[in-house]
This record gives sequence, structure tokens and C-alpha cells, in this order.
Amino acid sequence: MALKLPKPPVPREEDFTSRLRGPELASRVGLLLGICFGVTFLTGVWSHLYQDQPSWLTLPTRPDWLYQVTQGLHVIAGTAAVPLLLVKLWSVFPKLFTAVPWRDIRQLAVHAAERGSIAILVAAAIFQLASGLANSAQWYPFSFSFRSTHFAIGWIAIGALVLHIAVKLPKVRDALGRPISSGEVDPSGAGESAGLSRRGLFRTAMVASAVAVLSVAGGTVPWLRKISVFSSHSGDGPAGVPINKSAKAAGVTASATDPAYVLTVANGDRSVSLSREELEQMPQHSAELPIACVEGWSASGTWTGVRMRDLLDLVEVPAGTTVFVESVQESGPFRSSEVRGNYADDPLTLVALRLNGEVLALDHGYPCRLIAPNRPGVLQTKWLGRIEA
Ligand SMILES: Nc1nc2c(c(=O)[nH]1)N[C@H]1C(S)=C(S)[C@@H](COP(=O)(O)O)O[C@H]1N2
Ligand SMILES: [Mo]
Repeated sequence: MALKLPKPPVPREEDFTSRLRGPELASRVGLLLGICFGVTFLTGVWSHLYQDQPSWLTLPTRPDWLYQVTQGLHVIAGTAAVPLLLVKLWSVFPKLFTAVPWRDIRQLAVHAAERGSIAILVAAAIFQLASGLANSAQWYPFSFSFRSTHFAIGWIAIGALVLHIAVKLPKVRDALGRPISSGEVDPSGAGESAGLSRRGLFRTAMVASAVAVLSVAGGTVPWLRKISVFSSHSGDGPAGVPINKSAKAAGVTASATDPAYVLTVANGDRSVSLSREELEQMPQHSAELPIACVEGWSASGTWTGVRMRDLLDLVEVPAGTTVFVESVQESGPFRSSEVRGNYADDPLTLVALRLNGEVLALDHGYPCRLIAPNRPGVLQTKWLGRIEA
């Protein structure tokens, strides 16, 4: 005979009695969260503009550190949002159990619309933070394309957020106007001062957020490197600059060290091929420029090599022409990139042969690599084999 167990009771909203919860806390954490999401959205769209540059848009080559700063902000704001989102979700959790107005069809429709939009917001926010963190740790436990998915869900998240703020604005205004501790009554009757206060919880959330930021910010801020335990690229690479993809991983070791290696510069049917020695004999220029990886780390170095413009002059490429650079790497999404005319002509855009005074390491792109100001790391193509107008 089957034993019939009583169903565990579903809690009601009133069953959650923590005095720490309340709109005063939810709205304050929500405000900080809104700022973080706003910053990540704007800096994220900015980053996509560089990587899928529309033909009508000319991005500036200066200031040379601009992309490094916007991408650093993107990762920092996203990381800061993680503890805030957890506290925010906890603070409104009992709302999941508010009574459903089954009897009134209109109220039911309003209820369903509100619930549905919040479900989309929460799911999108969790997805963005989780996928962004995984990407900055270079961990891809998913099979979808990170970049296009993170971009698409970013629009959904910001849309749902704007809707949410619009709906809650009157409530939020009220709650922000009241002191954070208002209505904070301990149901046990122990009084306001017992245990953690709502203000204490809010401060703890901000501290947790700051700690999270410090744990990754060393990937961008050199003097934080030592304490950034979660920054995946805090270690040094050759010449003091981290490596993103090694020559071995890219499968270029043989072709990059081949004694017959040449860099070909082509413009229609005109072309020249230069060995590494011939590149070294051309006028050399130095520039201090960062590599700013979209995965959240960045590092500056002094790069020395030949100006892109000088190479293009060898085959009479007119000023302002967009060129393509191609790696000897045979496959992989970052094996080539487009260099717009204003970038190709900029005197800081180099085909680098050296980094910080040393011959470019094989992993940094030996025999030569592109380095240009204000440009995402993924577009700083390594192991160049061909430049084509
Ligand atoms: N050919 C080629 N170039 C490439 C890559 C690559 O995978 N293949 N990775 C890019 C990325 S994502 C970054 S961040 C920079 C990193 O350069 P570094 O390894 O010298 O620091 O190289 C870029 N150039
Ligand atoms: Mo990168």
C-alpha cells in the first residue's frame, strides 16, 4: 500500500519575516545595479562597434588608451554587479509567493505581464553576468558563440530593465526618499538593534562588490595585479606582457620560424615580399601602446617596428585606403583583421618587430605583428603573412 505523504506547504509572502527585506533596501541596491548594467551596456555596445565596424562609421585612433579604458570599465562594472544582484534577488524573493489573483481575469493578466517581464529581466541579467565572467576566465562551458549571444541578450536585459524601472519608478522614488531603516521592525520583538541591520546589509553588499572588483581589476590596473587572484592574465608573459593565444595553440610554430618567411604587401598586381631582416632595415619607430583584450585584461608595452604607412607606400597604396592584414595562422576567428584608412595612416600603427626592447617572442607574434592605437586586442593580429589593400 502506497504511503500518502502530506504535500509540503508552499510558503506565502507573509511567511518571510526578515526585517532586513523591504523596498528601502531593494531600491538602493537596485539603483547601484542599474548603474552597473547601464555602464556594461554602453561599453559593450561600444566594443561591438569596433569589432563589427559599420562602413559609415569612422572610429578615432586617439586617445590611444580609450578602448583599454572602456573595456576595463565593462568588466569592472559587470563584476561589481554580481554581489549586488544576489542581494537584490534575495531582497525581493518573497514576492515570488504573492497570491495569484485567479478570480479576476484582468488582474490576472496584469499579474502575468508583470511576472513575465521580471522573469525575463532576472534570466537575462543572470545570463549576462555568468557568461561574461566565464568569458573573462576564458572558460567556455557552452557551445554557442559567446560574442553574438552576449550581445543579443544584452539588448534584452537592458530593454527589460528600462521597462522594469519605468513600472517601478513611483515606488522606487518613495522608497529612496525614506531612510533605509524605515519600517525595519524585528518580528521577534528584539528591537531594531539586534543582529545585522538593513544598513549593515547594504554596506556589506557594497563591500562584497568592491572585493569582487579588486579580485579582477588587476587584469587592467597594473598596481592591483598582486591582489587580483581571479584575474586570469595576472601572470607575466614574455617581455612582461601576457599572452592570449600561444604560437603552439595557433599552430603557427613551423611557418613563423621558417627561414623562408616573408611578409607580402600587395596592392592589386603590385606586391613586395620582405624578410624579417629587410623589415629591420627599414626606418624603425617606437610607440607605447596597450593590448586590451576583450576578455578583460590589458597591458602596455613599448613596441618597435615599421610604420604601416611606410609599408603601404612601397606599393603606392593611396592615403585613406582600408587594408586587410592576414596571419600565417591557417584557421581561427582572429587570423585576420581589417585596418581602416585612418588607422593604417596613423604614425602609431606599426608592424612590430620588438617589444620592450626584446625581439618579439614567438607567442607575441614573431616574426611581426600588427599593433595600433585604440584598438581591441582581438584585432591586433599576430604572425603577419600578408597585408593587402
Ligand atoms: N593570428 C592571431 N592574432 C591574434 C590572436 C589570434 O588568436 N591569432 N589573438 C588576438 C587576441 S584575442 C589578443 S587579446 C591579442 C593578444 O596578444 P598577445 O598574446 O601578444 O598579448 O592578440 C590577438 N592577435
Ligand atoms: Mo583577446
